[in-house]
Amino acid sequence: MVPKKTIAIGVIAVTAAIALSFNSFSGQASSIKLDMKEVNWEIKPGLTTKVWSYGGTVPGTPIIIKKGETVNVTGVNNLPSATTIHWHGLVIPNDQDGPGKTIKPGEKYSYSFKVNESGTYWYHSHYRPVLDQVDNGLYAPIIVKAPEDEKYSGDHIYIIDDWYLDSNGNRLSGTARGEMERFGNIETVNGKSGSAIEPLAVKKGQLHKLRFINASTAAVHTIKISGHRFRVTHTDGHALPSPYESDVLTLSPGERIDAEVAAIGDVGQVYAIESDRPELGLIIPIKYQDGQVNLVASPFVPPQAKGFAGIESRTPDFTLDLNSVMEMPSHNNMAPASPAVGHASHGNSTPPAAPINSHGGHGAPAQAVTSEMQMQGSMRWTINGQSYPNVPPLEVKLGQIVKVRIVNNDISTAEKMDHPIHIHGTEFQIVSQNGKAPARETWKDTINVPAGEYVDIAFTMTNPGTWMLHCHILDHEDGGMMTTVVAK
Ligand SMILES: [Cu+2]
Repeated sequence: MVPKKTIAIGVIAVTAAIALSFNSFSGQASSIKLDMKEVNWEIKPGLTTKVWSYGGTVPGTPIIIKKGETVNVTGVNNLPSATTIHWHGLVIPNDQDGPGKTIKPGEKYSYSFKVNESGTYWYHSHYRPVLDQVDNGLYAPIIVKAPEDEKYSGDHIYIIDDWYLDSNGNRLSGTARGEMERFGNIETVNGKSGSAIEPLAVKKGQLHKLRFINASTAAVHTIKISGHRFRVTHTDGHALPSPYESDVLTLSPGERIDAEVAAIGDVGQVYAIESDRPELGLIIPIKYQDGQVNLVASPFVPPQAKGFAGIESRTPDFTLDLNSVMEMPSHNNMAPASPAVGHASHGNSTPPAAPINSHGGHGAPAQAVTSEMQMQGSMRWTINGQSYPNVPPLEVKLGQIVKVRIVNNDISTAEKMDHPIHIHGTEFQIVSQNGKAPARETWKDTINVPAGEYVDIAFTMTNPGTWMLHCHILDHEDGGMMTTVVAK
């Protein structure tokens, strides 16, 4: 076993040299100061980029606590922009959730909340345009440890991101893939790419816990493992009554998966956990150390099923129709001869105009509309035909079992975009996908709704307030695919 070092993360910022592994540190949650600041961050030797950070690193300072503990965090804004902090996935009082508390440059804000559920969560900026802030690096893990987590041979966080950079590390605007969303040309895990990624060190017989978090603003990450199997135990922090095995994991933006990996390989063999786009640099080598240990049994105890009885046959309380519209600015007298078409013209196969970037230079807030953008029109993302803040809120009662059908009708553009929908302040049961019950009871806070498909979810709000509901592809969220759940 790797000896444990205790580092009080409230005092010491975790440096690049320390992997995000609980074998390397365990946190003291008492009082954490997050210095939000711009720093230069080395993604790999020879490639450094300017980032916005929580505490000087990307990902930012990990917050590691135990179930039932209270978190006290003071965010100090030394960024050139206002910001907010959202505690993604945590069920906490509304006034601590973050999006409503703008922290201006030079100001600070203190959060305090008790965390009653264990699991893998993360925190990130929710200040609009959110894309710029998260894309610049304002994200970090918040891990609420369950007692059984201590029994793994290792407990590791892998927070995945992608970056669109030139060879000098300058942030490029637009997208690497020709689509409208911000896709990168380099992928990172824990802020590092390629040879800078720390291998997963194991010994034969061990059992490791891996916590994957997708912090990308648009990219779905498909993660494969060679010579081993993932045993998926948690989705978005929630323990599965029926864990399952797979050698591939898929995470949409905002999603998390916890998986066990049993060290069944051999010294000298080459194994890896890698992206299905390995050329972008996301490869975690699995490195066997000499020797072996007695087989470590899984400490995971699946919870009792807790799905809402009879929910499948209930009529949804709300239906959310997701879509998008390409709009030509009405004041534009330079409209191209063949205007880009939106969803008003179903069946037209004209691809959308070239990628639209309204989130230009690094650190810049929303920029002035350029003549190029006027030529291209702009994309608006909609729920029931409206964009935030014009989408009517979902008004619910505290404790009410709410069933929501989310329909992705965004099928007429060439892209056929998926929309991973996230709700703040609650967890929800996946009731069905395209009318079919999931293979196993699943609770999440972010669910991908593929183009042309629909998903039914159910939840109860336990804390009063106005909670965000939005697509976690942040281009879409900033472009209007957001509403609120108002719980009274
Ligand atoms: Cu979306």
